[in-house]
Amino acid sequence: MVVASPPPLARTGEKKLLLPKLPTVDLSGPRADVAQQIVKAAETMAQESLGFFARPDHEKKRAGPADPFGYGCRNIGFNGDVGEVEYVLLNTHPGSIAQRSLTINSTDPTKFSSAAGGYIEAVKEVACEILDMMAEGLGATDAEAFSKLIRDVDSDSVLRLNHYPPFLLPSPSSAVDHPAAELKVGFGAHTDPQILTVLTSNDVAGLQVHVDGDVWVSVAPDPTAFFVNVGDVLQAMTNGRFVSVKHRALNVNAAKPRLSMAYFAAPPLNCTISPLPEMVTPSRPSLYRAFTWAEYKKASYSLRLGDSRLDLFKTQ
Ligand code: AKG
Repeated sequence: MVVASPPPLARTGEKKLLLPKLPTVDLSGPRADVAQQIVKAAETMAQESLGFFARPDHEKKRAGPADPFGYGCRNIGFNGDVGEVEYVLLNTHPGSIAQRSLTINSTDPTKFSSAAGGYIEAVKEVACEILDMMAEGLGATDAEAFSKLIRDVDSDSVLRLNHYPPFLLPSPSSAVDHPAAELKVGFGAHTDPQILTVLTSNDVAGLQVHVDGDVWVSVAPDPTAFFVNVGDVLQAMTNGRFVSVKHRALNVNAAKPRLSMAYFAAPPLNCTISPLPEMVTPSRPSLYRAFTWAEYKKASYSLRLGDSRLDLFKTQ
């Protein structure tokens, strides 16, 4: 129930390329009941999100502008990035969710806040479980080296609900087969600054990851799966062992909107980020200088979506 795999062949113009298969991890097994609860929480959150995005513009705007939290449309961030997307960015603290719900669903704010609260708790557990497996796999002395930052009461994790309108095709042919140049960018190429992203979507395609050879691999949409990607902070903490993956979302469907929900697991603002001691050896010295999450966030806000922020913190 974690990572959806793309089809092995993708088109770039007329050329067909053999692409790497994205790794898939099945987390359900004997805990199928927990998996069911997570899926239920995701479905409830998705329904609430679709309900909000279906509202007239003037009502949605009451939940904005996204500065950074709230409703945003087309403008992403503060430095001129735009895309064919509307979104809601939420601080995950219960008090903040309750406050924001008053403008997102003014007729029944509790319905929205309980859907968001339930989903955030469920997806946080998924993130922590994956992070603990990563720490174990890396041989970290502290098995909770990553997850304890997410579980911290002051964790700065956020949830973004993205809604991509259907792409208007110039001719009524299959959207999926359209050359990339004709597709609209929903969310431009970027890496996520936080520790880990856990994303789910409806059954509409659009997400792509960038792999070696300057190729974009499409991720097959699967509402019962999570797409998990490493963020910049995890790259820094693992001294580059895990790489923050560049990805983007395109509007590829002519009939149905894409809905995605991305939980960005982040440390507290005052947390100092530096490579785990086990990740640094004489032959692999520290690639990044220590920084606080607040410092990193500030740098992110000053850059464009596609800029490489980690480069600012390299030791050489
Ligand atoms: C983001 O919200 O940062 C994304 O990359 C969203 C991608 C998607 O909608 O699949």
